[in-house]
Amino acid sequence: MRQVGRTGLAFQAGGIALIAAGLIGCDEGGADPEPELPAFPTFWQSWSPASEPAGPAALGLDREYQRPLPYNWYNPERVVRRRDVFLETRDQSEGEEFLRVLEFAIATERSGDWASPDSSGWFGVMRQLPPDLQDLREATSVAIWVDDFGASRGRMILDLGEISEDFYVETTNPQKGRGWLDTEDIDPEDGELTASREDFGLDNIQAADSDPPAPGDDGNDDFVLPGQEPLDYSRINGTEGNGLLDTEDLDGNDFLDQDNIYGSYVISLGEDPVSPYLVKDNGNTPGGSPGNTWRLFRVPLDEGVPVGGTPRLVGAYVRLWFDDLTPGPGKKVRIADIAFAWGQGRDFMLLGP
Ligand SMILES: [Ca+2]
Ligand SMILES: [Ca+2]
Ligand SMILES: [Ca+2]
Ligand SMILES: [Ca+2]
Repeated sequence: MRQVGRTGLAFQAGGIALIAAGLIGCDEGGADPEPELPAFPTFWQSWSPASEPAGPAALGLDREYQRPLPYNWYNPERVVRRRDVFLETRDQSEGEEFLRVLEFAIATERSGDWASPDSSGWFGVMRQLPPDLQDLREATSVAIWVDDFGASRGRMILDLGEISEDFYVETTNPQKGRGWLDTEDIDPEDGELTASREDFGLDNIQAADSDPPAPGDDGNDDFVLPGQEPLDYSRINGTEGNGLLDTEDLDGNDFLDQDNIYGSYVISLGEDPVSPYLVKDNGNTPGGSPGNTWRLFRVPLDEGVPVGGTPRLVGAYVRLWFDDLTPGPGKKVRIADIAFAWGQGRDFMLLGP
């Protein structure tokens, strides 16, 4: 299967090093690391925006034709130490190491923003699972380390299976957007980025962001790395000028896959009642502290809520999204790790620290 687009690039700019470097390990005590297993980083550029979730409707989670909040995802630099998440880390210098986490923030609305009046309170990211996770039929559970900054509100949803690739749906061009395969790979169509002719964003129009936008340009797709403090991540997910071949064709089959046949793992982040999937709460664990709001949830894979049928867990896509978190702009939630387990204590890191 051809892999296109979002492979990990290394950026070094503005004093910020954003380096793709996965690590292997185990997510909680007991199991030894599995060093032969491949890495899968929490690198922000390895994720695409989420398509609109089709359900589970029975849980009030049908978000079709509902646009996400204006959000960003990125790796904040040097803010989370390994021992903040993995309390059992004994080696002091190892515990002091910074972890790379995937953080989500709601943008402050700006001129020409992609906020739309039909926004509902969701946002998320998705991708095709990497080659080493193409077959999840024998996996038993998925565990996620999450920090919601103590808000304890809303839901975190992990979808696994066939998931629509159609995430770029808002545009004024009638030949693009919802129902169309949008890609930068057009000149030539060869699976490679020809930066001078293609790195213009999914609108395929080269123009600096402006309000009103230049003809045909979305007016909000410029890529800008955060510069000096305070770091501004609000344009880090821009597709124009980011040096990547952006495309909706996440599996590289030259086709916009729009099927939704997946299992949904819905995890309440609220505390009344506490989720049955909560395994660890670092604010309420020996070695933790009340200000430590990292929590570990683990969900058996056979407890997925089916959407559109019974999913085949082969060649699956994964979508991680959030619904009904605290309103307003700012940092909302961050993820340190997502790991699948095969049998007893053999965890495979999907998202390495
Ligand atoms: Ca599209
Ligand atoms: Ca553009
Ligand atoms: Ca691009
Ligand atoms: Ca495709």
